[in-house]
Amino acid sequence: MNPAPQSGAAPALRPDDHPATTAYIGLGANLGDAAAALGAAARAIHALPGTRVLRASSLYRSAPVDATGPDYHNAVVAVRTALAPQALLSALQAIEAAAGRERPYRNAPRTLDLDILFFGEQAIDTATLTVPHPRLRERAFVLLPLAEIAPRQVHPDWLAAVQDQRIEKLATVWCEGL
Ligand code: A4P
Ligand code: MG
Repeated sequence: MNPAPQSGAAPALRPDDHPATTAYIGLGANLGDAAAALGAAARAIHALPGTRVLRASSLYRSAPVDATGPDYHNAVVAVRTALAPQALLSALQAIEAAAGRERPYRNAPRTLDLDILFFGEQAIDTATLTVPHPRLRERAFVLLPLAEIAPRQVHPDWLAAVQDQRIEKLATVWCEGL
């Protein structure tokens, strides 16, 4: 039996809500203990209704792109989810809020950012959700971790185009417990 939906939480899932889909989520943070925030976020995603993390990339440190502030920590996870795209977005925004995410201005430093990169094969363009993520091809901090866990999602030309962006793969274990 499903628990009753709670205000602000992801809606409870009914088995026939949505067919399960493989989606890719980009994680980023450059305030506070970013590695810990990304690990906590991955575990929170794994605990969402009808959702499991299938694979997680390494942790990367990257220079801010189109932004200022400290270096970012970034990673990408593959999930299998029965949530619909908008429900997944709402759930990710709740996880961001729980991590203390504030939005003082565009591309401001953040405690946690969760972006839907791909949602199956779907192309979505609504006021609140654009998938595939419109800037993913321009960003090494998305493409390198994505290529690690889903090489077929990343064209070699895209990687070549971002090779000047500073990014480093870290040995840090960041999402133990999944
Ligand atoms: N939204 C639309 N499509 C999506 C999607 N596919 N996934 C809407 C998630 N959200 C999506 O997002 C603003 C609005 O985008 C949301 O309300 C949602 O309805 P936000 O998280 O409030 O703000 P944001 O993340 O600053 O915006 P955006 O446009 O996602 O920023 P970017 O382009 O992702 O850039 N440099 C490094 N090295 N590493 C980073 O992680 N991140 C950014 C953010 C800039 N530079 C960076 C990094
Ligand atoms: Mg975002």
